[in-house]
Amino acid sequence: MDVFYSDSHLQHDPPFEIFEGGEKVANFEVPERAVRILAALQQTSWAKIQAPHDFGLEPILAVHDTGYIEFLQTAYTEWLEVETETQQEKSALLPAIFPSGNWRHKPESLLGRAGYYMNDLSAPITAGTYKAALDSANCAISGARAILSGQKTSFALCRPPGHHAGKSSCAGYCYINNAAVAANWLSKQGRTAILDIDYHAGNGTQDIFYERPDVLTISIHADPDQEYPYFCGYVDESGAGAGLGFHRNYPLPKGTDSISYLDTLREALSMISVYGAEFLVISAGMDIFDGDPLGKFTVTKSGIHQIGQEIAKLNLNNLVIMEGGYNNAALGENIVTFLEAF
Ligand code: SP5
Ligand code: ZN
Repeated sequence: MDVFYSDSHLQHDPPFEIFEGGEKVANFEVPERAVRILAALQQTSWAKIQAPHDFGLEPILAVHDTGYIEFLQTAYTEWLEVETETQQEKSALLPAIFPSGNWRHKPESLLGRAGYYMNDLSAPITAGTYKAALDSANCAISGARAILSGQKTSFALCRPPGHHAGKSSCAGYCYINNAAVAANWLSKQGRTAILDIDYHAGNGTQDIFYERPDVLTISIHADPDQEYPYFCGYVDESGAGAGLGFHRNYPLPKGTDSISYLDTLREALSMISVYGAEFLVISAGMDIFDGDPLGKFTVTKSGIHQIGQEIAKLNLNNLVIMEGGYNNAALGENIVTFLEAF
C-alpha cells in the first residue's frame, strides 16, 4: 500500500492551545502522533512509505479562499513585526476576538485578519505551520493520484489534520482541508464521496461541499450539541441548493461502543453505495478509540478493524486520510489495524 509522509510536519509544533475556561494547555496535536504512526507502518511488510509530490497551490485554491491561504502564508512573519505592549514571546499567533455572524468586514491589520480567519483557540500559527500544512495537503493529493492510477487503497499520513478547516478558516488543529482538496481533485475524474469517521464532526468538509452535488459528504461523530465543533454536524443539515441531499450527519451519543457504531456505519455505507461512488476518501480520525483523551466513544481496537472491513467491503478505490486521534501510545497500532482491513 502506498503511504505518503513528509518530515515537514515536525516543524509544526504549536506550544499551546486554550481550553474552555481559558485554560492554557500543551497542544494535543503533537509531532509525536505522526512519528508513532510512521514507526508502526515501518514495522509492517506492506506499507510503501514515500515522500509526497508537490502539486503547487492550484488544487488547494480550488477549495480554499485565496485571501485565507495568503493569510496562512504570511501571518507568522507579520506577527513578528507587530509591536506589542508587553514583551510577549511570539512563538505562535492566536486571535483574541472573533467576528459574530453579522460582522463580516475583513480588516487590514494582522490581528484583525487573525480573528477573521481563525475560528477557535486550538490552531495557532507558528513558523513551520504553512509549510507543514502544504505538505500535508500534498500527501493527500499524492494519495489521490495513487488510487487514480490503479492502487486499490492508499494512505496519506497527513499532519496537521484537515477536516475542521473551512473554505476560509482554520480551527481544531486544522489549516488546509486535506480530504477536501483530494476529494475535489478526484471528483474531476469520477464520482467521489467522503466518509468522515473522526470523533468530531467534519465541519470544514461540510462547509466546503455543502452546496455541491458532485461530492457526497457523510460524517459520523459525537453529538455536536455536547461536543466540539458545537455549531455544526446536526441531523437536519443535509446540504443546500444543488447540494441538497448530498450531505449527511450521523451524531452519536457519548459512550457509543463498537456495536452501535458499526450499525450506524452500515447505514452510511449504504448511502455511499446508492450514490454510486467510484472514489472514497476516508477522513480517518482515531479519536473514536476507547480511552482517547479528547473523545468519549468506546470503540475498541477490534472495532476499528471491523470499521475498516465494512468500508473495504464496498470495494471502492479508497484514499485514507489521517485526521485526529490523541492516544499517542495506541495511535500507531490503531491505524495499522484499520489499514490492514484494506
Ligand atoms: C482533528 C481533530 O480531531 N480536532 C479536534 C479538535 C477538538 N478540540 C476540542 C478541545 C476541547 C477540549 N475540551 C477539554 C475538556 C477537558 N477534558
Ligand atoms: Zn477529532
